[in-house]
Amino acid sequence: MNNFEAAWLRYEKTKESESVAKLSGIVCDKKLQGNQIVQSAIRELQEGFRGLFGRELAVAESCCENRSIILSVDPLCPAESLQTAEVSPKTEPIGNSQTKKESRKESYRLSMQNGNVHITGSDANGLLYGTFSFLRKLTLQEDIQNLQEEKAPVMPLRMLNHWDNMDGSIERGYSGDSFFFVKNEVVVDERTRMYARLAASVGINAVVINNVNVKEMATYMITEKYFGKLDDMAEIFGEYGIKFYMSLNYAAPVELGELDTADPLDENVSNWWHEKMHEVFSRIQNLGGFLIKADSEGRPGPFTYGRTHADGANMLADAVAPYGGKIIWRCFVYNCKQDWRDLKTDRARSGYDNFIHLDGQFAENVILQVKNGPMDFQVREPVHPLFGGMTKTNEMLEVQIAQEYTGQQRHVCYLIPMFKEILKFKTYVNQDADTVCDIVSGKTFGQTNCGMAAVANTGNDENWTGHDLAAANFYGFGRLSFEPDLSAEEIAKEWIAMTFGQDEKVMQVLSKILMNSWPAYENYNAPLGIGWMVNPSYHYGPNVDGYEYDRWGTYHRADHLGIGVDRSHHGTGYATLYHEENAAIYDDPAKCPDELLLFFHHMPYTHVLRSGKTIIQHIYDTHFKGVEMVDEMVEDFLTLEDKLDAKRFNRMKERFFHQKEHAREWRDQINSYFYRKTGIPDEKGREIF
Ligand code: GCV
Repeated sequence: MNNFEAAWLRYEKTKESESVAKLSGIVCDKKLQGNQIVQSAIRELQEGFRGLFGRELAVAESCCENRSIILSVDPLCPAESLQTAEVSPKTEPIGNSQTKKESRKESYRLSMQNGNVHITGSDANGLLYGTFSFLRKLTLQEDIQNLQEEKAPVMPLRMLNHWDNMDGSIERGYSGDSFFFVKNEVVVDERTRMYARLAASVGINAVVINNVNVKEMATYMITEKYFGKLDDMAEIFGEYGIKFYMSLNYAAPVELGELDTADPLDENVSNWWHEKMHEVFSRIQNLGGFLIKADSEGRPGPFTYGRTHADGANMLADAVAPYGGKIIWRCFVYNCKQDWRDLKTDRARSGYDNFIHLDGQFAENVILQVKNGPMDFQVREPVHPLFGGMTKTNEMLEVQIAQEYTGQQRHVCYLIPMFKEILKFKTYVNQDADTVCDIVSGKTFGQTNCGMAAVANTGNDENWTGHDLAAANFYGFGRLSFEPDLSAEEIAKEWIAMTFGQDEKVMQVLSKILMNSWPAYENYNAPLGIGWMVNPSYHYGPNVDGYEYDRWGTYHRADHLGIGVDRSHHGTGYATLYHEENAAIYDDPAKCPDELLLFFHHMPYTHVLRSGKTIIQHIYDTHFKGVEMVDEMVEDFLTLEDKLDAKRFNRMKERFFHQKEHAREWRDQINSYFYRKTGIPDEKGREIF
């Protein structure tokens, strides 16, 4: 018996339509059958038919009388319309401009011809994604009689970043321990394959298996001790079209005791990495490259040697280039030893200030990975100004589906609506094709080394994600990065149907809960974009001053008259880092959107928001409202008792009851704090302590 569930790949028994019932087997030519990814597609079809319809599909090399599912690869398969738009004429393409050719990668076409289902991929990955799409349609009981679908993934890289440590713990892990590592050993088992299936089924094509904080034994992942097992794991990923990545310790040459410097401009260092990469890439076949956190939160980096991040990244990029490797370099670089009395230093500026002057200096196989906002995955932040700030550098968007600051997978918080807002944000870097989505999909500047990464939310819990509803974020992240035009609600509904079946009531209740969950969480959390009112270090639960007198650059600056950080041109100037159109809005409290007002400005509690409410009344109202929303969610959820299996119902019920209590704790602590600070009572006379 496996100790894991099948999440959205349950393939539970369902009705077979007439056209599906006629499909008796799979046809796939011999050469293609030799491809491991195609073998995965075949196995998946067989597994799907076994579960959904209780029957076996045989595999043949050529067509016979019977109707079949015909698998093929045709590099020209996607229609012209599916290719990435031409490079915008107003902007210079980054690197070589092979956009048109490259953009066909990983695409698929589904069609029904003479009763046969054709699944055609532009390559093996495309074929696998087409297979999963077809199986999704069968699971959702869609009519396939006129099957016709063509899709090309919008983001070239669709990546998960695991923060798993070699000792088996997971940094910011809320669903058990690692299934990649136990007690400093690499684990490869049936769960590895199930994970790869889940990831590939939503279009993930790259996975970083270990924490960006590479310490102790993790530094040894690039040594003989681990190559065998890592290669085994990478091979399984490869069978599902997923490139294998690892996080790297920038100071590995020193920490492995082989050199006394990691200076990127030292020839010995460069030679060491060249030799090391030769060794690693020859031992781990399906290796895509490395993710690096340097000069950040105590991790080593080029600053130690007076060098820039371009020096550091390019030195590594050169070493991996012969193997087609990529270096993904994080921009989460800031001073984490700030004095809270220092009003000038602004953590929000730091990513921008550390990187903007390096624009154009990075090698073609370097991608800068930028968090969605300038701080750190708060419930509400503005979009990071490096998007649209840089015009000559490959960029990738980093989001976090591990809900570090959004309820830690004990509260439900469906994050896809937030990610949609981020992707749609207009940067004004040029006249058209200037949204974050355009930039990280390669549309704006014509590059292919770009995409989206999410800090993963899985662990060895039976259901993978702790809260059953947190799996919607895993599913949703993959689907969104493949197809950003899907609405958050469409994705939610698809996930619900795949996971819980097609019952109308279940669909209506769970989709309403998911769609209300981020707004509810934002309501009872820190107000108006200010963030951070959490217990230090583990980041769970309210603590308004938890980070106020600390070293992390995370302040709300509340006194008895007002609250917020002045990031306007009078203050830290952060608001001016955006292109003029956005800067003009953020810099002016009268134009700044309410939900970000305290992020950008220090305002009196009596200031009237665009909503017509004062800030203090807004704080009270939203906190009462947030709890009401949770109460409604819980009430609605309880009506599903006879619709869901007891195991999953009880698991969720326990978390919902906790959320109900905990949302009250948030409400009461925040409201009481501000009532005590300001002495201004709630207009509606509700209970505040
Ligand atoms: C992996 C935040 C988290 C850290 C995390 C860091 C990062 O600070 O709290 O746990 O470290 O972000 O993204 O590197």
